[in-house]
Amino acid sequence: MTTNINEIVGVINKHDSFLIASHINPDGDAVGSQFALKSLLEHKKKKVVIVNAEPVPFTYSFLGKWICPGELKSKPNFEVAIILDSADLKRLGKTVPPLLSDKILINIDHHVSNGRFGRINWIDSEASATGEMIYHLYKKMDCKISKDGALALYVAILTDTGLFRYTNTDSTTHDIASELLKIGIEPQWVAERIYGINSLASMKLLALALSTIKVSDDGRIGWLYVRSDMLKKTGASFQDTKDFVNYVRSIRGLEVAIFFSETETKDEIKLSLRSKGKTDVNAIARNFQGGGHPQASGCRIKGKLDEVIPMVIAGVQKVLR
Ligand SMILES: [Mn+2]
Repeated sequence: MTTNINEIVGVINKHDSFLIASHINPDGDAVGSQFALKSLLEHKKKKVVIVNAEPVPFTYSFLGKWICPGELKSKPNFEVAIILDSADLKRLGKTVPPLLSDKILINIDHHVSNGRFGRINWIDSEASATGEMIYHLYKKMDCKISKDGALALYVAILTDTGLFRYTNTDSTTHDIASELLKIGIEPQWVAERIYGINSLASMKLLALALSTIKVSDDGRIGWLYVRSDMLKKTGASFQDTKDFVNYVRSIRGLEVAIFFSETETKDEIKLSLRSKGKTDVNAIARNFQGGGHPQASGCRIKGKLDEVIPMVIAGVQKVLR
């Protein structure tokens, strides 16, 4: 790990122009780690462009804007591509990977499922967030953290630790947060901006989704789902469902929580899995070419909702036995 961060510092020092990208359905860590890295590279007088398949979600729009491939007039000119928080290149969507061919690829990520697709791979599954790794890169490169950089780092760590609640939270996480607060981050403002604002449409969708909650007979597995017609009926978007799995997760006695959702892709169901106990949901997601972390993972499965749900629940029941 240490070798790889040194190699990355070497590549950054040697080159002048960079493209940063991350995964589709961008979360706080994807957005925050990208803007934090952009600040760091710009501080080092590098040319930087962030390109992603989808625009910055409204929730994180206060961090800035990036470019979508559709807005590019020509192929961006750069020497090094740095991919953040993405276990494989498929996670970037369809439009970004074609821009990266024949470039130096650096892969920085904390997912245990990472496929090591880069020329240099710095994977630290102990890091609470990819943003935490970018923080360490700031330190390694002896770079002062600007207020913008601090805000981006704080958003990455706050969201990927579920507001400092998940098992990836430790004293390092809090030490870093403390340093960022000293730079001028106001935790109350950030938490309110990210978690305290919901659209009416998303609340209506939540109500529909909550009405689908089911729990297995032994009380160990709980799940809920969203169908496309619920999105249509409420005017909510897929982005609005990102925290739905946590409502099931909070049910007393539960060990595994699953959120099923129909997608834009017909005949494909998206799953978010959460574990509260010892069950490794990353191992479950891997059976379906997905992955993530032992306690939080995702995957996509071909099929219809009413076929996929019983199939997955039966599979998880086997794992729990
Ligand atoms: Mn992450």
